[in-house]
Amino acid sequence: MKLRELTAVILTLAGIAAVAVLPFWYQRERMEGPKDVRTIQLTGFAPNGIWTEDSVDGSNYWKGGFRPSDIRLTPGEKVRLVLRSADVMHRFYLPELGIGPIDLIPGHTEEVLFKADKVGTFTCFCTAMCSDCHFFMHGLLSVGRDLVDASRGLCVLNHDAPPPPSLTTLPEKGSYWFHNMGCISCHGAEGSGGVTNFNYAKGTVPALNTLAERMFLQSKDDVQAFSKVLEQTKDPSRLKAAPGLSNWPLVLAQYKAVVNTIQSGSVPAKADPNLPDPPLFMPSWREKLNPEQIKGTSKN
Ligand SMILES: [Cu+2]
Repeated sequence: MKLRELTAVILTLAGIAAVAVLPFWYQRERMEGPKDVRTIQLTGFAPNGIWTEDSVDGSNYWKGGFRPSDIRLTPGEKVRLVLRSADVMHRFYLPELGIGPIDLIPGHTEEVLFKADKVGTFTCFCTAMCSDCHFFMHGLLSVGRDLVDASRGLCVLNHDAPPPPSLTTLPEKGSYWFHNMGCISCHGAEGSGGVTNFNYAKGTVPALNTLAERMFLQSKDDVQAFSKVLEQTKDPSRLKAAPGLSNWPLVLAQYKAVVNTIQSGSVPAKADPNLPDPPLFMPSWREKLNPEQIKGTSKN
């Protein structure tokens, strides 16, 4: 083979190799980004209501097992956030760092560049009603802080599963629905509250473990008497008096307010009227719970 022919063959092969490799190189460079910027890829995953840094694609989507994100940044770190959805439309919102809301349409990626110059632990929300696990989608991101509890982000709901027959009392059934419908994601373990809601007048989602006091049920006897009323009456709101509850009109007024909030939902008041709406709100449960479940008179 003459030198000219050999050169032509080598150039042709080099060209073919470049065409084959360049797209992968370009893709890698694009995903990794500039060297002094840390790239974090975050994917919304509806079945567990999480933001995850794990790689989710068609080969592992159904297998699941993805870990909720646990993003820890050092103060001053430059970050390139690459956002995407693994399934349905999510909306990413990290209000305390001024990021979003950003629509994440499946098949598209969105990028945000920011500098982590604010120290603290911040919550990233999904603000598009994406699935039954939507309200679990509040991940944590910390800057200059060690403690991040990513475990609370996992959702394993099964709305249609009836409570096990071993649960017989009203509080047992209530606790079951509290977990199984996802109320726990906003109202906290044991109804202890404490979940941050950006720009909400009260700061965090209200606790429910003080609800009895707020309903004027001041002792254990009061609570038991009220439970009995719920168990034995189809519609407690029609009762003029209730055995064992001398302050029934007050209790009844509060009870009706609670039932109404569960039925119709409520929009949280803003702390600062000039800032966006709080991302978490109480949805109407009318379509998900039957009237007996809402009133606490359920035989389920
Ligand atoms: Cu969502």
